[in-house]
Amino acid sequence: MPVQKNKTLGEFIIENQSEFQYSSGELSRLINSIRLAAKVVNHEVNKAGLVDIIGQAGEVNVQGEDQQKLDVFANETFIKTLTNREIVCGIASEEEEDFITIQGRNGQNENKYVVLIDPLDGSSNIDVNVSVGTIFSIYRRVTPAGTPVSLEDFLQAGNRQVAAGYIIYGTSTMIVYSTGHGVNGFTLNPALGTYYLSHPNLCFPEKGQIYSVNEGNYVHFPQGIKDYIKYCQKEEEDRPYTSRYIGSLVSDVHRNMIKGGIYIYPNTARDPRGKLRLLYECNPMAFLIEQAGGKASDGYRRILDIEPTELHQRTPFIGGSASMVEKAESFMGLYPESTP
Ligand code: P6P
Repeated sequence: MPVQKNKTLGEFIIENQSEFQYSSGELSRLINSIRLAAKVVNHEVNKAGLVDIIGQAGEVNVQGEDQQKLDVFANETFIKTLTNREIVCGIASEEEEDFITIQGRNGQNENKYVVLIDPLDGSSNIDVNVSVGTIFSIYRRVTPAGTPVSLEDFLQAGNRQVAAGYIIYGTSTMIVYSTGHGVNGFTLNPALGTYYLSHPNLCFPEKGQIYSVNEGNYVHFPQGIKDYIKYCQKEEEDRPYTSRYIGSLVSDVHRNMIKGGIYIYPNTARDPRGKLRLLYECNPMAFLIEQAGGKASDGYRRILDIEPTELHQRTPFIGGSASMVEKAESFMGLYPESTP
């Protein structure tokens, strides 16, 4: 059925309500609350250069990284919005050491979803005016409704996600998300404060000619990744490919989803288990990539099949056009997996 562009995000959610299994409208309200929080964060991101909101917040987050003020603002905005609208029973965030339990008014919480977020990914790009993003991942809780949420509600494999998406604060602001029925992108019209369906049914081109990796770490890469990068650079067939690396996962994956390409963040000597976080970066991006016809692995196994053991655990990540990921995996498969 042809998708009518210029539909608003709100209309789209209502029209596709039936796709949300077992949902009594909660998931729709959850996506709507993320939409609202994204508008608030977008407003601040867009004026970051004008006020002294950029720069260090003076604190260090659980990852040991200097917190930018916008990191703090984005984290607080998403947590406050999700809490106030009593839509979820728990939230985990890159900026929070432990998960947050959301108590309902009566001390109970009948809500059935938990959300995991990276509130402002790529935040080191903020003060140089490069696009950044918010990443979100949604699960149905596994512990009984009404009881306090527990760690096992968050430590679920990515193949159990009910929805995932990102907001990209770039030359325009977009929400790109999936509830398991394909990927759709909505662009914000800042004059109206309304998101419009601008990229219906996003699909990864099966082949691409862009590879995205921080080649500054080349000497520390596993041999299979080194071999794949040399393959990308070789003058033969459809190569050499183009190297494009923004240093913002959301931006690199978004561009590759539209143009075709592969994003790689392997394990290195500095990050023996990789740098990216499984639960709130790799799982949601892998969900979207697969929903758009691409592939996402750690070089040896599907990202969405990894059983998490820690809230902030890291993983190597290779995601993008299926044929490119398969080629990279073929090089990785020539060598035994290096245990961290
Ligand atoms: P590096 C941002 O910190 C991030 O998590 C991703 O958004 C980005 O792709 C990557 O790390 C950049 O890391 O080590 O290349 O600067």
